[in-house]
Amino acid sequence: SRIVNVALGQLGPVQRSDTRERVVARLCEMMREAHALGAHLIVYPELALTTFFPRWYLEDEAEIDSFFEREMPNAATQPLFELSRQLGVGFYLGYAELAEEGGTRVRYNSSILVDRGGRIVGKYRKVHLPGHAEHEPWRRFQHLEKRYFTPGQRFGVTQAFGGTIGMAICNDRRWAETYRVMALQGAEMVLIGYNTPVHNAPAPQHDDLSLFHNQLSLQAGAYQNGCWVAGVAKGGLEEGVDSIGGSLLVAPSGEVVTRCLSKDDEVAIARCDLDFCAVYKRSTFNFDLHRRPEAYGLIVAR
Ligand code: ING
Repeated sequence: SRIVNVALGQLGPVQRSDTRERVVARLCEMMREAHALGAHLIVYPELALTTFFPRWYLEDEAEIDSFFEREMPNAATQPLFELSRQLGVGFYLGYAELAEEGGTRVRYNSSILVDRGGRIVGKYRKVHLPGHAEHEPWRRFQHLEKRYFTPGQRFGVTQAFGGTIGMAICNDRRWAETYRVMALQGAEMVLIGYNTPVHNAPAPQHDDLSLFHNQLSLQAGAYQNGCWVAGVAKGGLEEGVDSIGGSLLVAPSGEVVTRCLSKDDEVAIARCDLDFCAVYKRSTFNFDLHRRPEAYGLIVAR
């Protein structure tokens, strides 16, 4: 058996005035608690270092850039990397990345996987950017991810924690393709952070189902690909916008094995045996035996 003790590191709200240093202190506090519980890895949310700024229509480039990290680690996040190395606890962290590509600046909604030695071993850039690109004043609040970020181009996997680990971010978890592309690369555990407002402006009738749709998406992804899935929220009332909590960890069976109960900073932990994936990948979801790619062409059609 290849056991990974995985902790959910759910964040409560991060207000605009909360500094990165203050947030990192909260993340460190949860890492210490997770370590005390025997964790090897702690999973943090999407855009964990700042408030969810895509809720605002911002025009000043410098103001937009103020929410982004130019390098990782950096002064604000170094304490988290230090603690990771010191305690032997790896982590998954979402943040806004300002990259330089051939002399031009590109903004991504990114995440990194850090091993138990505090070393970055994987990096991902969010593929499915939800929301809209132009100011839509009819909304109670904006969701301008298509304005502020460039989409990532691929779902990769990383050999870490004794197995094959996949990375995804927020809206990615609602799309079946996300999990399948990584499962086809052997993913045994997929790590996902999210910021999900309760109110979905284009379809307010779904608001009461926001926690259900979160859990449904994570359970489906896990079961249909024979892999573990961790989904971790930044929730609660942020700058007047209420977001769901509902962080949970799903086994390859589709069963929820642990969850957070609050909408605040909260640690939950589970013992994940990566070998448990095999019984699903070898039978029901034996891709080589049962998949019919010749029938799936439309999936990659535009
Ligand atoms: N947030 C939301 C998410 O996919 C959303 C956006 C909410 C889409 C509700 C559809 C319905 O969880 C992010 N950051 O992707």
